[in-house]
Amino acid sequence: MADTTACDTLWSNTRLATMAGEGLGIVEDGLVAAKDGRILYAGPADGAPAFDADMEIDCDGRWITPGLIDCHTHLVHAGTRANEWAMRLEGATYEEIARAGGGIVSTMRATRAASEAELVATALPRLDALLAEGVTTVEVKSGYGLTVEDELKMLRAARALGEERHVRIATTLLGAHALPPEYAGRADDYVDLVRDAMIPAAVGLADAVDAFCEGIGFSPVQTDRVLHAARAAGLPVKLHAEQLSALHGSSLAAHHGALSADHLEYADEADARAMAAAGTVAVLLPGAFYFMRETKRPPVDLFRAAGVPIALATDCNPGTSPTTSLLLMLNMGATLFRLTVTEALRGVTVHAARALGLAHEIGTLEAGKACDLAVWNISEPAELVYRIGFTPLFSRVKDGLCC
Ligand code: DI6
Ligand code: FE
Repeated sequence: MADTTACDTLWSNTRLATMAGEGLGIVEDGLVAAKDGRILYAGPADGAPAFDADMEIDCDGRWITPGLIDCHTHLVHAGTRANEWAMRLEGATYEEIARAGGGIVSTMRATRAASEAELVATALPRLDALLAEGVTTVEVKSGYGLTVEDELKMLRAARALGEERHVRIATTLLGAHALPPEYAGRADDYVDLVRDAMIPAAVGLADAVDAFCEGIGFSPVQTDRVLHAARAAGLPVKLHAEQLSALHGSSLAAHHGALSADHLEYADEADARAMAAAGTVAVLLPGAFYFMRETKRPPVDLFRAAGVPIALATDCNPGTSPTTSLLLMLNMGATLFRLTVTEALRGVTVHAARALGLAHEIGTLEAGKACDLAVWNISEPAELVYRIGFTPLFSRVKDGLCC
């Protein structure tokens, strides 16, 4: 067997959407070979090396995409806000609910009261729902602890999820998510805590730092201090920006070389240009747009014109986006935000990888990257975007292992 190439697993008789290059990277008669958890080859069967595989999986013509990436979630949290939602449907206002102890503060109380193990246990069903749709990488934010210890507890719980399941977890410190009640009227003091205590303590536990730059969150000046501190600590930054109003947080994020700016309904042309120049990904969150009955759509045309990469994510959180379906976000990205099939699918693969600073590692089917795959029972890639509430996953592969 002189002229064969050894590999661990070979997926043959398959069609590929590699996401390499510009479009979907379609290969009609393809092969994927994995060795030591990495992609050794992904491309046409015709002209491929002759592989000597320990295991060969005949895919019977099924499609393979990169494992999907949910690049913005608040997956770890305790409690539920279903009752709050029910009250809102019966006419209660956000302020009334907040006064009755609801809103982010109710999730904060429940999260502070929960142990790390309880946070893991309550997050696992949500994680499993994502994995059942072919997700292999999930970003998880803190932001419901709002003390140094409780934020670290959330980050440890997020990391622990990666031990419990075959999934890559990217953690983000979101200490500047909301002002905890004990700091009422002292937002600058709380930002000092984030800057001087939380960020240094999160080094090694957080892969990035995020903040909520908004009228009901933190001002651009306060956000700037958080992002400065993160970069000084050597951590990449992301930002919740332009969700409810135009504060130009996305331009601020770009100024800090942010990996992503997220939500962006109120972003304008200058924001789009700044993001393009900095290589900052626009992470769009159609679940929150839908659930909050927002009517102002993010300026997709401006992002396209400026050349801003667009990603899609669930924003899974108990207040504004209680979804664990990234496939539904593909459909909503197309129906609500008018993304094309190619944009939607690149938004949960190659561009989502970039939003996490992991473009060298995941997001496309290319030799050298981690062998994270989703194998689908579909007749064409558009089916992943077209369907509503249907999961055509055949199998999921993380680091070369079927799981
Ligand atoms: N934007 C949101 O939509 C969520 N956080 C954020 O910064 C809301 C989180 C919640 O209501 O629990
Ligand atoms: Fe969010």
